[in-house]
Amino acid sequence: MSNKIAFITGVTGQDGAYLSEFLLKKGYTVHGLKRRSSMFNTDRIDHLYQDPHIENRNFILHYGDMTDSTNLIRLIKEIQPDEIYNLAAMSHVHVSFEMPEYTANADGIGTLRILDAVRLLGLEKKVRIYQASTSELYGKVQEVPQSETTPFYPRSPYAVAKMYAFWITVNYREAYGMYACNGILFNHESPLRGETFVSRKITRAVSKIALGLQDKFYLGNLDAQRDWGHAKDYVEMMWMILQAEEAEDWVIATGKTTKVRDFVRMAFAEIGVELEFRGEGEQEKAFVKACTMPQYQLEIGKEVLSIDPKYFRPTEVELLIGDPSKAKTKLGWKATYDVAALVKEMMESDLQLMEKDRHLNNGGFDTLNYYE
Ligand code: NDP
Ligand code: GDR
Repeated sequence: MSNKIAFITGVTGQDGAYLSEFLLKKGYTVHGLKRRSSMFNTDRIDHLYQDPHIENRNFILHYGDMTDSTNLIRLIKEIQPDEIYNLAAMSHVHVSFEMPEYTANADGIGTLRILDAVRLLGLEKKVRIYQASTSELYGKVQEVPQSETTPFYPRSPYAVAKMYAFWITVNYREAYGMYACNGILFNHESPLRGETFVSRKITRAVSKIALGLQDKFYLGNLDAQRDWGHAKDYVEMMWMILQAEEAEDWVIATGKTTKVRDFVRMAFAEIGVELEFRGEGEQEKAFVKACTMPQYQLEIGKEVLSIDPKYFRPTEVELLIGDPSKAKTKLGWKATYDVAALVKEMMESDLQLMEKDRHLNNGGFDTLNYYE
């Protein structure tokens, strides 16, 4: 068991939750940065919560924000971490077009704030830093599959901010000899994925349609292709990256790509529904062609999906497919989930959640079996 101390920014997010669990199991003491909000924002980590009155806690949360330098300096001074995982970010690509300046501040300058806090405190030789970099850096397709040597061409304010974060991490490594690494992670999802990312939006909507809570839903670009993995696999790699002998940058991906349209098909298949897609571009729609599971009786011919142009991005990343050969060879990286297993787990989880919703919608009086 390790007795190391980790500091995770973005601890309340999808990856923060899985990484906290992973590090706690390894014996780490985990400190997390959470934002002040008017409502609880700790749903994903509530099961790890420890009463502040007990002694020798190993999971401790601190208020703070990536836009607040003095807060970050004070916390790093207090915590004296061995490892920092910088996961905090305004992480929604489409939203970054609405909030470009904030995104640059939190995602770009925020990373500088962490690196410079470590330098100011004279901790360059003690702390190892993981920067949550992204396949969005590749943007407009230059080559496939994308590897550590593929040129970047970012296509959103989010990607541009993350590009600054990437290079400032490299620069601090080279200038000050810091152990600072970029994990260039391709899309990774899970039942804890934020509800507005396409994977979770799909599994939630399909579950609601299955249970009669919703008739249809709307998406944007169905032709976009993503290399989707499971967040559980990817947080383990964040840790492995910081255990490597040398600080380097790493691509983490499955090496397989799937169209958004096919993700939709796979999610409906989990409720026994085969779809037929008709029309093209903004006119494309999906209809129920066959329905084989008696518990989810959807009418044949029912329209379940349409396109809403508001979900198209001003500039899109059409194709992501990663080449994780370096991580495979040097770190022994192996994904345990493929996209089919991922969709299955997300659908099972959302069907359960939506059953609870249905139960509550019915005033708690219907005869459901979700307690069984
Ligand atoms: P989430 O959106 O689920 O989580 C983001 C976290 O950052 C949340 O804890 C959020 O807090 C926090 N946060 C946002 N803004 C600030 C701020 N100004 N100050 C402090 N905390 C802030 O993202 P993921 O867990 O999916 O991703 C983790 C990181 O990895 C992100 O940096 C993302 O950009 C990057 N990444 C993600 C990939 C993916 O496919 N998931 C792929 C590649 C990179 P709150 O809960 O209060 O909103
Ligand atoms: P992405 O994830 O932009 O790849 O960024 P997202 O799930 O938002 O989009 C994936 C693709 O699906 C298309 N799409 C839609 N997307 C959303 N959100 N909503 C829709 O209705 C919809 N319809 C089609 C998108 O156009 C896109 O092509 C994620 C984030 O986690 C980033 O933080 C991370 O850096 C990258 O993955 C790697």
